[in-house]
Amino acid sequence: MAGSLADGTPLAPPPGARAGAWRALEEHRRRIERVRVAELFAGDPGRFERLSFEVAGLLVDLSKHRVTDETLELLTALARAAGVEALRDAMFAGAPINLSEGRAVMHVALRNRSARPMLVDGQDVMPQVRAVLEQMRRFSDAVRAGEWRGFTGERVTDVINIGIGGSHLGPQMAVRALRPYADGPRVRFVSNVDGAAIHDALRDLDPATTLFLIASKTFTTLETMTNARTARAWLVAALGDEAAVARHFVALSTDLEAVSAFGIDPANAFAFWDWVGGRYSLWSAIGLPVALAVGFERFEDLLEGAHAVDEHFRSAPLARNVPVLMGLLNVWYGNFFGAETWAVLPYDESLALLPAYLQQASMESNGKRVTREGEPVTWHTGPIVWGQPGTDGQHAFFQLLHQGTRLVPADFLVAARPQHPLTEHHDILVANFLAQTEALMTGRTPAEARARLAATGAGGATADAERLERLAAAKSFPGDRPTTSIVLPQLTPRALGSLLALYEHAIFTQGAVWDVNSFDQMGVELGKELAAALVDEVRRGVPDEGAHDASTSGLLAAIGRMRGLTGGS
Ligand code: G6Q
Repeated sequence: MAGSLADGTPLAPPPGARAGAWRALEEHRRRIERVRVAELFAGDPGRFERLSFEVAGLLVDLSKHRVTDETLELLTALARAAGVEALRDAMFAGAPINLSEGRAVMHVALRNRSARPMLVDGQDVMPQVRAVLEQMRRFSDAVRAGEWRGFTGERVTDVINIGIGGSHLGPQMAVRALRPYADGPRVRFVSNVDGAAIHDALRDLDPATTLFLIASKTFTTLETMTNARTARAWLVAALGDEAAVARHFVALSTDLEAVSAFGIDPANAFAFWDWVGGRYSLWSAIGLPVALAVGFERFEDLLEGAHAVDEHFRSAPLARNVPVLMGLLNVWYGNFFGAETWAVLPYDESLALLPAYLQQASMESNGKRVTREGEPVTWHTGPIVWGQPGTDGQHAFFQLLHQGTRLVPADFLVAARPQHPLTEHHDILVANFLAQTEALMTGRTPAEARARLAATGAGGATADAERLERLAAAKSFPGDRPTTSIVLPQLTPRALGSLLALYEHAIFTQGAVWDVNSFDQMGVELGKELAAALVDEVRRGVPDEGAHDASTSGLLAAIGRMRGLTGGS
């Protein structure tokens, strides 16, 4: 295994039980790296049936990957050696698998629609989960029906969710995805501490008809608290009475004391718990904006869809466990083919925010460099996640996917049926979805390119053979660029829930194979600490003597001058 990590550590297989399976995969990779996927299809009429799976009504096609049956056997052997099943069972049993923070990881309890108890510290958490769901139902129903009134007696027309990271990306993505179902108040999201965000969001709103959801697990996050204070000042200034806050602010949080210290009536607080990780919290009270936008029943459908996939994940054998296989394929390319990124390409405008959501879900979970026991890894962990909707990407970065030098495994997603009446558009969209994965896999040899140039006469202008060769080289495609195709019958709340749970468990599987703790995010701490210390210096426009490196001090001083805080310009 050649190559090294960013810090120069030479790559080496994980020690212990994983090592044998890892080496077997390295050996296998050498044997199959020249095998063409198109040939695998040609020699195996059952390949599509065998390597495409139906889960919770979604079709997940893995047959265009650079895998044989043996590859999948070796990958599932790695999963077994890594203890994926044991870790999964520990998660469902409420064990504190988030070792660094000593916490259970129980977002699956939030969408547990069975009668099964879910235990954390020996206590069934389902009664409290159901109680908060019931509170969300009553509140969202009341707001949507116009029974919940603002301070001046008017009904709520606009909702602003103020939160960031895990308290923002999930609900924002889901509200966007389910826009065709939106029949409640308008819901907007403010996350960035950049004043432009809240300034723009408030500009055309009427305080008398605006409801703020302050979404923060800890209720201490700088951005969220800053935006929440600005929103409160805006409201109180307009309505002329502090008492208005009680009718216009609700909180979604685990810290009800901090909520009440902020001045929000605990009766207007929706609780969740420390066993819900921020990026896994869409299914908790953090999902309230979704319930307000599309109705509580549809929010429940989202939970149902996720639960169906949870049931599959906890019970299907590894070899047919779709999220496990999806996760293992990322391991396959990241650790055995040197792929550095993973592209998420929804052929669906409504899923425009899915890449950003999965960016957090994956990169915050698996962007780690020490094992669960705190040892530095000697293998690559989480990939760089990126993407945007098709067909736009085709006219931008797909060039590199087809003909670049890097291997970029990509997920393509599409809904069979659209949520709008423009079927002509949808036919074209689906055709492009199919064409791209086909082209990425099949490619076009220089000989085929030459023949096509001859047949179409396109090479006509290129009279001499040398130029024809050059053109054929430019117009050839290597192929064997791996893709997963995911087809949803339609982008319903239920299908969305299933899709997101599939990804959550695929990310879980990868973290288990890489032996990292997928449930903390210590990597965001250092920057936060330094920012807190810097605010005062920025205010003054002068760096503290000896506090920073010369670049940071120089930049700070220059910004101070540009802002007119200090002399010079
Ligand atoms: C997610 C992270 C992080 C978190 C935000 C917001 O898993 O923990 O993105 O969600 O930092 O935190 P609060 O909800 O506590 O404001």
